Amino acid sequence: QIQDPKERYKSGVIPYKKMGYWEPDYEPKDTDVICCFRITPQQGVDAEEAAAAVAGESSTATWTVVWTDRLTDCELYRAKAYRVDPVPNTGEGTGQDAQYFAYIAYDLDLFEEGSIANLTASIIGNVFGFKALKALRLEDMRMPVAYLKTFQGPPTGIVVERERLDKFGRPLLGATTKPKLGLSGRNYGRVVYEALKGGLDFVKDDENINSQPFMHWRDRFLYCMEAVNRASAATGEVKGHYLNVTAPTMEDMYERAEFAKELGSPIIMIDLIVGYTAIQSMAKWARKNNMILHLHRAGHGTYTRQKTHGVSFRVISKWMRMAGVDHIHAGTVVGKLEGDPNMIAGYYDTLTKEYVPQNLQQGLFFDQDWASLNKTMPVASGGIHAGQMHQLLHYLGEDVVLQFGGGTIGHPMGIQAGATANRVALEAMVKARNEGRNIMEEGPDILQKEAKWCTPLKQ
Ligand code: CAP
Ligand code: MG
Repeated sequence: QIQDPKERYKSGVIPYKKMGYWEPDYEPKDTDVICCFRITPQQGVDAEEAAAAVAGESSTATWTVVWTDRLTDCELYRAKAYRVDPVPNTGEGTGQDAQYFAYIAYDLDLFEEGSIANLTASIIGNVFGFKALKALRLEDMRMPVAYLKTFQGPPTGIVVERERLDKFGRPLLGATTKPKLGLSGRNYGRVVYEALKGGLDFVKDDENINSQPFMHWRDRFLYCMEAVNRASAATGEVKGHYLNVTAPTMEDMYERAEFAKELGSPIIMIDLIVGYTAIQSMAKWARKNNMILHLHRAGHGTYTRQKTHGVSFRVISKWMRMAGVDHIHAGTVVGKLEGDPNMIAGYYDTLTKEYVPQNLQQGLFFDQDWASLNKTMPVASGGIHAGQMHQLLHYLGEDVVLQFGGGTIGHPMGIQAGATANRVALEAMVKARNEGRNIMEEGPDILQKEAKWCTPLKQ
């Protein structure tokens, strides 16, 4: 139970003080950008002072007072740390360093319109190396509507993507081509064809496939699009392959994207490691060219995984919806990678809802109005397979791409059979759910029953 800090001052639990960047009386404006940081001060460092230091360094201040402060409207441009709450079950007697949630408000004029690069240069620019802090984690951000309106968001969005694909009322199915590296273009294309023909909607390049000696990018694009076209013709369905256009320079990325368009691909892919400006550039390109933009979150674990230091993935999700990606890998609840169902629900809501209310259990610290920005489709992958279909549908809902790499290409009867097993399992589970059945309880039975007539699923 966290008391309102203003009450704590009044009751004398903590002494009232106001210093440069610590303003406990401040009422954030509707137009402020607000951050919630988890701070772990060094022994002996006061929590409010640490919060004030973060507010200072991420807005106007440096380590000392400077004469030129007097030449500007410091009161306005200074970020305001206005609330610090102790994190329950940390600090004295728990064997853990004391942690605090520090809330900091930033005036809108501190940021350039529509620029993730500019936003992040302030918010995560210098502060993460502060000596006064043992650790620092950006847990969440409230983006004001006025600021969101300066971003264009996802070029396509979930609604239009479904219309283009002509697929409704169920998760989409995908697979990452495996092995990740080493196949020649022709063999690679064969995997794509088999998986699409067997029932998947999409196949995908892996995060680290660009243009290596065993397969140059043009070859990959040509063989993959041949596979897409053949599979579409054979099944009568719209199919796609996320062509990874990640490359050493922007010029190369544009060249690859143009070629994908020329070949009629509905979708291209980039990796998070290309950087925020490159992502925004590709979003702009995708918008102009009616292309779906898939983002693989390669590299995120280096800063999202630790619970006390780094940037929460829910913040990355917000930045990416603003930057404008149509798909983003957002984790799973089962499989080979870490995933807490509550946190994952928070990420998925952040990506797919118009309005997301505060929900502390899901790590959502603020109400978030998305100002009609398009929605981003979450992608689940990492060691998942058809046998988990009930759990996947239950936890992740229908607006998601379920991606089974090993879970398609590792099927004992072959790639097409792997794809068929996934499609049959999915359709059976969606039907059961629509009939109001409890799929978490009955899921395994539903799969068993379906497997009686579907040998690939039985396998
Ligand atoms: C999955 C995958 C994906 C990760 C990404 C891999 O393969 O291709 O890159 O799942 O993780 O390389 O591991 P499998 P996330 O389907 O064969 O496991 O979605 O969490 O970003
Ligand atoms: Mg991968």
